[in-house]
Amino acid sequence: LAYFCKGQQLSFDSNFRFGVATASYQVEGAWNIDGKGESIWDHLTHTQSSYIVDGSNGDIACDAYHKTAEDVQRLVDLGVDFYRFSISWPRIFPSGHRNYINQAGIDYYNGLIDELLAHNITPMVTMYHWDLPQSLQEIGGWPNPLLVNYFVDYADVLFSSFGDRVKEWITFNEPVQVCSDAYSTGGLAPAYTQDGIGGYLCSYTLLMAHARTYELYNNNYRDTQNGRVGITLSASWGYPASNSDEDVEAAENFLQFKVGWFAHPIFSSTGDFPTVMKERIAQLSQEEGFPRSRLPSFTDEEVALLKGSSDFFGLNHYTTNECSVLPEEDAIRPSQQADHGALCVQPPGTEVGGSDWLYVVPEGIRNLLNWIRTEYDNPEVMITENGFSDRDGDLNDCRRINYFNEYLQNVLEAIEDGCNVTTYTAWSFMDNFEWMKGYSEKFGLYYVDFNDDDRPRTPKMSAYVFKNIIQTRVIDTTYTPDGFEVCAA
Ligand code: GBH
Repeated sequence: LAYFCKGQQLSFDSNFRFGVATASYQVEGAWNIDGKGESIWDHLTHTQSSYIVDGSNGDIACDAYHKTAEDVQRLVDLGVDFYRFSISWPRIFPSGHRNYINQAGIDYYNGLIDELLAHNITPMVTMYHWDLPQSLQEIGGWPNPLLVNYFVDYADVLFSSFGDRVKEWITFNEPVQVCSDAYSTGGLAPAYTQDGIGGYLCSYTLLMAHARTYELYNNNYRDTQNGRVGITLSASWGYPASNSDEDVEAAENFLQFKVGWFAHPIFSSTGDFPTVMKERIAQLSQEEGFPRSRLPSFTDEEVALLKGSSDFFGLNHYTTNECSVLPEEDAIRPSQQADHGALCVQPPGTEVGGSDWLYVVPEGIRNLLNWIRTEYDNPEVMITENGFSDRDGDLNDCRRINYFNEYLQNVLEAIEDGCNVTTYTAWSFMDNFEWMKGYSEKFGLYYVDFNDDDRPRTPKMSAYVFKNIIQTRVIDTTYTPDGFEVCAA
């Protein structure tokens, strides 16, 4: 078990690991430095800046590319066990392809990895956190199944270049966002809106790229490198608005279509997409006049390859929705929402963060962890992101502290329930480029001054609180670090 009792208080076992996370495009900057190629985020922000609320981009971002040593020192100050960061594919393959490997890109990540290890911090590496080489978007991006091979080419170079020192790999960050937001609803680059089609095509490619990468590691690297390879899924909790059969079904469909979509093929005992997803999409596709289901299907061999293809369940969790059945007349056809048939909204009376979708519902993480436990036979869950946004960037960030305290308390309770949670990662190490929200929404434990060319970082009160949790292994809601005001109860 990953906890023990100190008096009446639950606490984290000494083996439980804490870390913080970032992603390449959100923090690195150096968008065209040292031979890096263009990514879909460079392309979108430079050619259609109106998509970004403040018209900004990640050209410089936190300039983390030039601040390896000082940032690693901050991680040491925080006392984290590991640092989760992502590698920029176009920094390694500027053309998108393996014809040319950019040595300066390899050198940059070698420098970061070696600096972390020199300070006893474990690198946890995400291979893909949304910055696809633009050249690969120009041949269709993730809906094009040829990208399976191109991704495996890239993963192979990462394993062979860094796998002697990197032992924790995450193939993809948040497939639902990579597929739905990018190709169905347009909320992320390249901002395409083929709802009900693009996202599903993408999911076939992404899942096969993941499974082939896992297979590659097993065949060529696992024996010598001894690491672990997994995937990170985003999952909100969804509960029914009433106990009517319809609402209960809507909430369950929401979970199956948003979590099960990528979890069922990998983590369930039967494999493949969830049955409810296959049935509903086939049915609606037929009604809409499509000659076949809009959801691609796997061969038996592909189902088998996908099943069990992850050494852990990486979980990004932020929020909870209340779900009811989507009224037929409100359904846009075709769309992913019509396919799952759920209308999921802000739970009544809940606090909203600096992001309009981020409702604070601490018990949601406990409910979700228990759902994962029963649905997928209690896999090891590594929480790879959890965090709270504001807009003011206040250093006395009491709302963020309250969020971490309450969510972590619920993680402890989930562990007590029997959930196999081993790892917790705060999003984010520092304020950064928040995709379509630019610099307007801040998730950092460190404040970053984006008006200063040096991009100085300042620890917020939450950084000290997080450090205290790591040190003491308990949640102390009364803890106030030196130099900060006590948070109102
Ligand atoms: C993560 O995604 C990302 O991995 C990270 O890069 C990012 O900085 C961080 O979260 C903060 O956003 O209800 O239709 O308005 C979070 C994924 C994004 C999923 C918002 C739910 C709600 C969209 N979440 N989304 S909507």
